Amino acid sequence: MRMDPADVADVTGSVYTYLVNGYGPKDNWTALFRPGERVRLRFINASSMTTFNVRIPGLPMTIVAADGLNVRPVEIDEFQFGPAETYDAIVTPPDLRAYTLVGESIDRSGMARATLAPREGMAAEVPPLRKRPLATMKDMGMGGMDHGTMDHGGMNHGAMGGAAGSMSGMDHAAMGHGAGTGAMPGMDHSQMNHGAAGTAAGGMAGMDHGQAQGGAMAGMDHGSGTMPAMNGDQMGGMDMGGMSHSMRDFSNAPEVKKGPGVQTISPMPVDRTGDPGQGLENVGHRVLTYRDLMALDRNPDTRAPEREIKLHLTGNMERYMWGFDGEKLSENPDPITLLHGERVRVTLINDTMMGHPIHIHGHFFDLVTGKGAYAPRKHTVLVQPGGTVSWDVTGEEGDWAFHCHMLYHMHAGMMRVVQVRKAGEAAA
Ligand SMILES: [Cu+2]
Repeated sequence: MRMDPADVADVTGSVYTYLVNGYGPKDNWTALFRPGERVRLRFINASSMTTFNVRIPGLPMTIVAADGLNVRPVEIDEFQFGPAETYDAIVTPPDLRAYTLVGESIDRSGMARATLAPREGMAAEVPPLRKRPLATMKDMGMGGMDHGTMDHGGMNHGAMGGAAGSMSGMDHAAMGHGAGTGAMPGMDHSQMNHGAAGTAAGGMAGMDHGQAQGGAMAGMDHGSGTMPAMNGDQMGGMDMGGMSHSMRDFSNAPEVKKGPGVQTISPMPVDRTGDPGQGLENVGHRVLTYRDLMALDRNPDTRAPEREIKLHLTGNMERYMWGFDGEKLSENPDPITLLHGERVRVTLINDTMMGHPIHIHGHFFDLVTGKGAYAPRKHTVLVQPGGTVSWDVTGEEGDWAFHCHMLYHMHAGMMRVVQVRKAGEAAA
Protein backbone atom coordinates (compact mmCIF):
# COMPACT_ATOMS: atom_id res chain seq x y z
CA MET A 1 0.00 0.00 0.00
CA ARG A 2 1.61 3.16 -1.09
CA MET A 3 0.26 6.20 0.54
CA ASP A 4 2.39 9.20 -0.10
CA PRO A 5 1.46 11.87 2.38
CA ALA A 6 3.10 14.48 0.18
CA ASP A 7 0.79 13.64 -2.71
CA VAL A 8 -1.52 16.54 -2.04
CA ALA A 9 -1.96 17.79 -5.60
CA ASP A 10 -1.68 16.09 -8.99
CA VAL A 11 -0.39 18.95 -11.08
CA THR A 12 1.80 21.49 -9.37
CA GLY A 13 3.56 24.80 -9.71
CA SER A 14 6.43 23.02 -11.42
CA VAL A 15 4.33 22.97 -14.57
CA TYR A 16 1.64 25.53 -13.87
CA THR A 17 1.81 29.26 -13.65
CA TYR A 18 -1.16 30.25 -11.52
CA LEU A 19 -3.18 33.12 -12.90
CA VAL A 20 -5.63 35.78 -11.75
CA ASN A 21 -7.95 36.88 -14.54
CA GLY A 22 -5.43 35.50 -16.98
CA TYR A 23 -2.45 37.30 -15.50
CA GLY A 24 0.59 35.69 -13.93
CA PRO A 25 2.15 36.67 -10.64
CA LYS A 26 4.66 39.03 -12.26
CA ASP A 27 1.95 40.73 -14.33
CA ASN A 28 0.34 41.63 -11.01
CA TRP A 29 -3.24 42.22 -12.04
CA THR A 30 -4.44 45.15 -9.94
CA ALA A 31 -7.89 46.28 -8.86
CA LEU A 32 -8.32 49.83 -7.56
CA PHE A 33 -10.25 50.98 -4.52
CA ARG A 34 -10.92 54.20 -2.64
CA PRO A 35 -9.95 53.90 1.02
CA GLY A 36 -12.93 53.03 3.19
CA GLU A 37 -14.91 51.75 0.23
CA ARG A 38 -16.68 48.41 0.49
CA VAL A 39 -15.54 46.18 -2.35
CA ARG A 40 -17.13 42.91 -3.39
CA LEU A 41 -14.68 40.35 -4.71
CA ARG A 42 -16.01 37.30 -6.48
CA PHE A 43 -13.48 34.50 -6.29
CA ILE A 44 -14.11 31.83 -8.89
CA ASN A 45 -11.89 28.80 -8.88
CA ALA A 46 -11.71 28.47 -12.64
CA SER A 47 -8.69 26.20 -12.62
CA SER A 48 -8.74 22.73 -14.06
CA MET A 49 -6.82 20.94 -11.33
CA THR A 50 -5.96 23.25 -8.46
CA THR A 51 -7.39 23.73 -5.02
CA PHE A 52 -6.38 27.15 -3.75
CA ASN A 53 -5.95 28.75 -0.36
CA VAL A 54 -7.01 32.38 -0.66
CA ARG A 55 -6.10 35.24 1.65
CA ILE A 56 -5.37 38.97 1.63
CA PRO A 57 -2.80 39.55 4.35
CA GLY A 58 -3.90 42.43 6.56
CA LEU A 59 -7.43 42.55 5.21
CA PRO A 60 -10.27 40.44 6.63
CA MET A 61 -12.81 39.07 4.18
CA THR A 62 -16.52 38.84 4.89
CA ILE A 63 -17.95 35.93 2.94
CA VAL A 64 -21.44 36.80 1.68
CA ALA A 65 -22.09 34.23 -1.03
CA ALA A 66 -21.08 30.66 -1.81
CA ASP A 67 -21.42 29.31 -5.35
CA GLY A 68 -23.33 32.48 -6.18
CA LEU A 69 -26.00 32.13 -3.50
CA ASN A 70 -26.18 34.45 -0.52
CA VAL A 71 -25.03 33.31 2.88
CA ARG A 72 -25.10 35.05 6.23
CA PRO A 73 -21.99 37.21 6.38
CA VAL A 74 -19.06 35.53 8.06
CA GLU A 75 -15.72 37.22 8.57
CA ILE A 76 -12.63 35.14 7.95
CA ASP A 77 -8.98 35.58 7.01
CA GLU A 78 -8.58 32.71 4.57
CA PHE A 79 -10.54 30.10 2.71
CA GLN A 80 -9.78 27.02 0.68
CA PHE A 81 -11.74 26.22 -2.44
CA GLY A 82 -11.66 23.62 -5.15
CA PRO A 83 -12.25 23.93 -8.88
CA ALA A 84 -15.75 25.27 -9.68
CA GLU A 85 -16.41 26.63 -6.22
CA THR A 86 -16.96 30.35 -5.82
CA TYR A 87 -17.04 32.71 -2.86
CA ASP A 88 -18.01 36.36 -2.76
CA ALA A 89 -16.17 38.38 -0.16
CA ILE A 90 -16.68 41.96 0.99
CA VAL A 91 -13.51 43.78 1.92
CA THR A 92 -13.13 47.33 3.21
CA PRO A 93 -9.53 48.44 2.72
CA PRO A 94 -9.27 51.41 5.04
CA ASP A 95 -6.10 53.17 3.98
CA LEU A 96 -3.85 54.33 1.17
CA ARG A 97 -1.84 51.18 0.88
CA ALA A 98 -1.75 48.16 -1.35
CA TYR A 99 -2.80 44.64 -0.40
CA THR A 100 -1.66 41.42 -1.97
CA LEU A 101 -4.28 38.95 -3.00
CA VAL A 102 -2.78 35.52 -2.46
CA GLY A 103 -4.07 32.34 -4.06
CA GLU A 104 -1.68 29.68 -2.87
CA SER A 105 -2.05 26.22 -4.38
CA ILE A 106 -2.96 23.60 -1.80
CA ASP A 107 0.44 21.94 -2.06
CA ARG A 108 2.15 25.35 -1.76
CA SER A 109 4.09 24.83 -4.96
CA GLY A 110 3.03 28.14 -6.41
CA MET A 111 0.74 31.08 -6.08
CA ALA A 112 -1.67 33.20 -8.00
CA ARG A 113 -1.07 36.81 -7.10
CA ALA A 114 -2.89 40.06 -7.63
CA THR A 115 -3.09 43.43 -5.92
CA LEU A 116 -5.76 45.66 -4.45
CA ALA A 117 -4.47 49.21 -4.36
CA PRO A 118 -5.60 52.83 -4.32
CA ARG A 119 -3.42 53.58 -7.37
CA GLU A 120 -1.95 51.71 -10.29
CA GLY A 121 1.66 50.72 -9.78
CA MET A 122 1.44 50.17 -6.04
CA ALA A 123 2.26 46.75 -4.66
CA ALA A 124 2.40 45.16 -1.25
CA GLU A 125 4.74 42.53 0.05
CA VAL A 126 4.18 39.10 -1.43
CA PRO A 127 4.38 36.53 1.36
CA PRO A 128 6.57 33.50 0.77
CA LEU A 129 4.97 30.16 0.07
CA ARG A 130 4.22 28.36 3.30
CA LYS A 131 5.51 24.90 4.13
CA ARG A 132 4.01 22.09 2.11
CA PRO A 133 1.38 20.23 4.12
CA LEU A 134 1.51 16.48 4.62
CA ALA A 135 -1.41 14.14 4.92
CA THR A 136 -2.65 13.55 8.44
CA MET A 137 -4.43 10.61 10.01
CA LYS A 138 -7.73 12.25 9.10
CA ASP A 139 -6.58 12.58 5.50
CA MET A 140 -6.03 8.83 5.50
CA GLY A 141 -9.55 8.20 6.58
CA MET A 142 -8.70 7.49 10.17
CA GLY A 143 -10.41 10.52 11.59
CA GLY A 144 -13.00 8.43 13.32
CA MET A 145 -10.48 6.32 15.11
CA ASP A 146 -11.69 5.36 18.52
CA HIS A 147 -9.39 7.02 20.98
CA GLY A 148 -11.12 5.38 23.88
CA THR A 149 -9.84 1.89 23.55
CA MET A 150 -6.37 0.73 22.84
CA ASP A 151 -6.31 -2.17 20.51
CA HIS A 152 -3.13 -3.00 18.79
CA GLY A 153 -4.29 -6.54 18.46
CA GLY A 154 -4.65 -6.62 14.76
CA MET A 155 -1.69 -4.54 13.90
CA ASN A 156 0.65 -5.91 11.34
CA HIS A 157 4.01 -4.41 11.61
CA GLY A 158 5.41 -7.40 9.89
CA ALA A 159 5.99 -5.85 6.54
CA MET A 160 6.93 -2.59 7.96
CA GLY A 161 10.59 -2.76 7.40
CA GLY A 162 10.77 -2.48 3.73
CA ALA A 163 11.62 -0.36 0.93
CA ALA A 164 9.74 2.41 -0.52
CA GLY A 165 9.67 4.63 2.46
CA SER A 166 6.46 5.92 1.10
CA MET A 167 5.39 7.13 4.48
CA SER A 168 8.73 8.54 5.38
CA GLY A 169 7.47 12.04 5.18
CA MET A 170 4.41 11.30 7.19
CA ASP A 171 3.61 13.89 9.78
CA HIS A 172 3.70 11.94 12.95
CA ALA A 173 3.24 15.03 14.96
CA ALA A 174 -0.20 15.31 13.51
CA MET A 175 -0.73 11.64 14.12
CA GLY A 176 0.06 12.05 17.72
CA HIS A 177 2.55 9.26 17.80
CA GLY A 178 5.22 11.64 18.80
CA ALA A 179 3.40 12.84 21.82
CA GLY A 180 2.60 9.33 22.83
CA THR A 181 0.82 9.85 26.03
CA GLY A 182 -1.98 12.16 25.17
CA ALA A 183 -2.73 12.50 21.54
CA MET A 184 -3.69 8.98 20.69
CA PRO A 185 -3.83 6.98 23.86
CA GLY A 186 -6.62 4.84 22.61
CA MET A 187 -5.71 4.55 19.01
CA ASP A 188 -7.08 1.49 17.38
CA HIS A 189 -4.31 0.20 15.23
CA SER A 190 -6.41 -2.72 14.21
CA GLN A 191 -7.75 -0.60 11.40
CA MET A 192 -4.44 0.75 10.38
CA ASN A 193 -2.26 -0.70 7.76
CA HIS A 194 1.31 -0.09 8.39
CA GLY A 195 1.90 -3.22 6.49
CA ALA A 196 3.26 -1.79 3.31
CA ALA A 197 4.10 1.46 4.79
CA GLY A 198 7.57 1.45 3.65
CA THR A 199 10.22 -1.08 3.88
CA ALA A 200 13.09 1.25 4.18
CA ALA A 201 14.71 1.48 7.48
CA GLY A 202 13.54 4.78 8.59
CA GLY A 203 10.34 4.39 6.69
CA MET A 204 8.70 5.10 9.98
CA ALA A 205 11.81 5.73 11.92
CA GLY A 206 10.38 8.64 13.71
CA MET A 207 7.51 6.68 15.09
CA ASP A 208 7.68 6.58 18.81
CA HIS A 209 5.47 4.32 20.74
CA GLY A 210 7.81 4.49 23.63
CA GLN A 211 5.63 6.67 25.71
CA ALA A 212 2.32 5.23 24.69
CA GLN A 213 0.47 3.94 27.67
CA GLY A 214 -1.74 1.02 28.31
CA GLY A 215 -1.23 -0.83 25.09
CA ALA A 216 -2.85 -4.16 24.62
CA MET A 217 -0.43 -5.20 21.96
CA ALA A 218 0.65 -8.62 22.92
CA GLY A 219 4.31 -8.96 23.51
CA MET A 220 4.98 -5.31 23.04
CA ASP A 221 5.47 -3.22 26.06
CA HIS A 222 4.80 0.36 25.32
CA GLY A 223 4.94 1.33 28.92
CA SER A 224 8.52 0.52 29.53
CA GLY A 225 9.65 2.00 26.33
CA THR A 226 11.14 -1.09 24.85
CA MET A 227 10.63 0.42 21.46
CA PRO A 228 11.61 3.99 21.96
CA ALA A 229 12.41 4.53 18.36
CA MET A 230 10.57 2.18 16.15
CA ASN A 231 12.25 1.55 12.88
CA GLY A 232 12.23 -0.86 10.07
CA ASP A 233 14.73 -3.22 11.55
CA GLN A 234 13.11 -3.43 14.89
CA MET A 235 9.71 -3.95 13.40
CA GLY A 236 10.96 -6.35 10.79
CA GLY A 237 10.11 -9.58 12.46
CA MET A 238 6.95 -8.55 14.13
CA ASP A 239 3.70 -9.70 12.71
CA MET A 240 0.69 -8.87 14.72
CA GLY A 241 -1.49 -10.24 11.97
CA GLY A 242 -4.85 -9.21 10.72
CA MET A 243 -3.86 -5.86 9.47
CA SER A 244 -2.58 -6.44 6.02
CA HIS A 245 -5.67 -5.26 4.26
CA SER A 246 -7.15 -2.82 6.68
CA MET A 247 -6.51 0.28 4.60
CA ARG A 248 -8.22 -1.63 1.83
CA ASP A 249 -10.89 -3.36 3.84
CA PHE A 250 -13.94 -3.50 1.61
CA SER A 251 -16.15 -4.51 4.51
CA ASN A 252 -15.99 -0.84 5.38
CA ALA A 253 -17.40 -0.03 1.95
CA PRO A 254 -19.68 -2.80 0.66
CA GLU A 255 -20.81 -0.58 -2.21
CA VAL A 256 -17.33 -0.44 -3.68
CA LYS A 257 -16.26 -2.81 -6.42
CA LYS A 258 -12.92 -4.43 -5.76
CA GLY A 259 -10.21 -3.80 -8.27
CA PRO A 260 -6.98 -2.00 -9.03
CA GLY A 261 -8.84 1.28 -9.17
CA VAL A 262 -9.26 1.21 -5.41
CA GLN A 263 -6.00 1.72 -3.61
CA THR A 264 -7.43 2.51 -0.21
CA ILE A 265 -10.69 2.38 1.69
CA SER A 266 -10.93 4.90 4.48
CA PRO A 267 -11.28 2.73 7.57
CA MET A 268 -13.00 5.40 9.61
CA PRO A 269 -14.04 8.34 7.47
CA VAL A 270 -15.55 11.30 9.30
CA ASP A 271 -17.60 14.36 8.44
CA ARG A 272 -14.96 17.01 7.80
CA THR A 273 -17.27 19.92 6.96
CA GLY A 274 -16.07 21.60 10.15
CA ASP A 275 -12.44 21.42 9.08
CA PRO A 276 -10.71 24.36 7.39
CA GLY A 277 -9.17 22.29 4.62
CA GLN A 278 -6.02 20.30 4.17
CA GLY A 279 -2.99 22.12 5.53
CA LEU A 280 -4.96 24.97 7.10
CA GLU A 281 -5.51 23.45 10.53
CA ASN A 282 -2.93 25.57 12.31
CA VAL A 283 -2.35 28.72 10.30
CA GLY A 284 -3.07 31.01 13.22
CA HIS A 285 -6.04 32.90 11.81
CA ARG A 286 -9.67 32.37 10.91
CA VAL A 287 -10.24 29.93 8.07
CA LEU A 288 -13.67 29.37 6.57
CA THR A 289 -15.28 25.96 7.00
CA TYR A 290 -18.48 24.67 5.44
CA ARG A 291 -20.02 24.73 8.90
CA ASP A 292 -19.58 28.50 9.00
CA LEU A 293 -21.95 28.84 6.06
CA MET A 294 -25.66 29.43 6.54
CA ALA A 295 -28.06 30.38 3.77
CA LEU A 296 -29.44 33.91 3.93
CA ASP A 297 -32.77 32.81 2.49
CA ARG A 298 -34.83 29.90 3.70
CA ASN A 299 -34.20 26.77 1.62
CA PRO A 300 -36.80 26.25 -1.11
CA ASP A 301 -37.33 22.61 -0.15
CA THR A 302 -37.04 21.70 3.51
CA ARG A 303 -38.49 18.19 3.31
CA ALA A 304 -36.55 15.37 4.86
CA PRO A 305 -34.93 13.07 2.33
CA GLU A 306 -36.86 9.95 1.36
CA ARG A 307 -33.77 7.86 0.74
CA GLU A 308 -30.02 8.02 0.79
CA ILE A 309 -27.51 7.35 -1.95
CA LYS A 310 -23.99 6.58 -0.75
CA LEU A 311 -21.14 7.07 -3.16
CA HIS A 312 -17.51 6.38 -2.48
CA LEU A 313 -14.87 8.52 -4.14
CA THR A 314 -12.22 6.01 -5.06
CA GLY A 315 -8.85 6.09 -6.68
CA ASN A 316 -5.41 4.75 -7.14
CA MET A 317 -2.90 7.53 -6.96
CA GLU A 318 -0.09 5.39 -8.28
CA ARG A 319 -1.95 4.28 -11.39
CA TYR A 320 -3.89 7.49 -11.76
CA MET A 321 -7.27 5.81 -11.65
CA TRP A 322 -10.30 7.68 -10.36
CA GLY A 323 -13.91 6.68 -10.04
CA PHE A 324 -17.01 6.32 -7.95
CA ASP A 325 -17.51 3.12 -5.97
CA GLY A 326 -14.43 1.61 -7.59
CA GLU A 327 -15.61 2.06 -11.17
CA LYS A 328 -14.86 4.61 -13.82
CA LEU A 329 -17.67 5.93 -15.96
CA SER A 330 -16.88 3.59 -18.85
CA GLU A 331 -17.11 0.61 -16.51
CA ASN A 332 -20.45 1.71 -15.15
CA PRO A 333 -22.31 3.93 -17.61
CA ASP A 334 -25.63 3.30 -15.86
CA PRO A 335 -27.14 6.51 -14.61
CA ILE A 336 -27.97 7.24 -11.01
CA THR A 337 -31.74 7.61 -11.15
CA LEU A 338 -33.94 10.06 -9.28
CA LEU A 339 -37.56 11.03 -9.66
CA HIS A 340 -38.44 14.61 -10.47
CA GLY A 341 -39.20 16.28 -7.17
CA GLU A 342 -37.78 13.42 -5.18
CA ARG A 343 -35.87 14.44 -2.08
CA VAL A 344 -32.68 12.43 -1.74
CA ARG A 345 -29.71 12.53 0.58
CA VAL A 346 -26.39 11.97 -1.11
CA THR A 347 -23.49 10.98 1.10
CA LEU A 348 -20.04 11.13 -0.40
CA ILE A 349 -17.27 9.13 1.25
CA ASN A 350 -13.74 9.98 0.21
CA ASP A 351 -11.65 6.82 0.20
CA THR A 352 -8.68 8.60 -1.29
CA MET A 353 -6.00 10.79 0.21
CA MET A 354 -6.84 13.71 -2.04
CA GLY A 355 -9.65 16.24 -1.85
CA HIS A 356 -12.24 16.06 -4.64
CA PRO A 357 -14.51 18.94 -5.66
CA ILE A 358 -17.69 17.06 -6.50
CA HIS A 359 -20.09 18.88 -8.77
CA ILE A 360 -23.58 18.26 -10.10
CA HIS A 361 -25.17 20.02 -13.04
CA GLY A 362 -28.70 21.37 -12.94
CA HIS A 363 -29.05 21.46 -9.19
CA PHE A 364 -28.10 23.25 -6.04
CA PHE A 365 -27.87 20.92 -3.07
CA ASP A 366 -28.30 21.69 0.61
CA LEU A 367 -25.24 20.82 2.65
CA VAL A 368 -26.12 18.85 5.77
CA THR A 369 -24.27 20.76 8.48
CA GLY A 370 -26.99 21.25 11.07
CA LYS A 371 -28.38 24.52 9.71
CA GLY A 372 -31.96 23.24 9.35
CA ALA A 373 -33.98 25.22 6.82
CA TYR A 374 -31.00 27.51 6.20
CA ALA A 375 -28.56 24.94 4.90
CA PRO A 376 -25.90 26.46 2.66
CA ARG A 377 -26.71 25.65 -0.96
CA LYS A 378 -23.96 24.77 -3.36
CA HIS A 379 -23.31 23.06 -6.67
CA THR A 380 -19.79 21.90 -5.81
CA VAL A 381 -18.39 20.62 -2.56
CA LEU A 382 -14.77 19.82 -1.79
CA VAL A 383 -14.76 16.46 -0.05
CA GLN A 384 -11.66 16.41 2.11
CA PRO A 385 -9.41 13.35 1.97
CA GLY A 386 -10.67 10.63 4.27
CA GLY A 387 -13.78 12.71 4.85
CA THR A 388 -17.49 12.52 4.21
CA VAL A 389 -20.04 15.09 3.10
CA SER A 390 -23.82 14.73 2.99
CA TRP A 391 -26.21 16.86 1.04
CA ASP A 392 -29.91 16.82 0.33
CA VAL A 393 -31.13 17.49 -3.17
CA THR A 394 -34.44 17.70 -4.99
CA GLY A 395 -34.49 16.01 -8.38
CA GLU A 396 -34.86 18.29 -11.41
CA GLU A 397 -35.90 16.57 -14.60
CA GLY A 398 -33.08 15.99 -17.05
CA ASP A 399 -29.82 14.14 -17.60
CA TRP A 400 -27.12 15.74 -15.53
CA ALA A 401 -23.39 15.36 -15.37
CA PHE A 402 -22.15 14.51 -11.91
CA HIS A 403 -18.41 14.48 -11.50
CA CYS A 404 -15.24 15.47 -9.79
CA HIS A 405 -14.31 18.91 -11.04
CA MET A 406 -10.62 18.05 -11.19
CA LEU A 407 -10.41 17.83 -14.96
CA TYR A 408 -8.14 14.80 -15.13
CA HIS A 409 -10.13 12.98 -12.46
CA MET A 410 -13.29 13.52 -14.46
CA HIS A 411 -11.60 12.32 -17.63
CA ALA A 412 -10.22 9.31 -15.78
CA GLY A 413 -13.76 8.35 -14.92
CA MET A 414 -14.78 9.97 -11.66
CA MET A 415 -18.09 10.80 -13.25
CA ARG A 416 -21.65 9.51 -13.49
CA VAL A 417 -24.87 10.66 -15.08
CA VAL A 418 -27.74 11.58 -12.78
CA GLN A 419 -30.94 10.86 -14.65
CA VAL A 420 -34.07 12.52 -13.28
CA ARG A 421 -37.49 11.56 -14.65
CA LYS A 422 -41.09 12.30 -13.78
CA ALA A 423 -42.82 9.43 -11.95
CA GLY A 424 -44.25 6.98 -14.48
CA GLU A 425 -42.13 8.20 -17.36
CA ALA A 426 -39.68 5.70 -18.71
CA ALA A 427 -36.03 6.45 -18.68
CA ALA A 428 -34.60 7.20 -22.09
CU1 LIG B 1 -11.15 14.24 -8.02
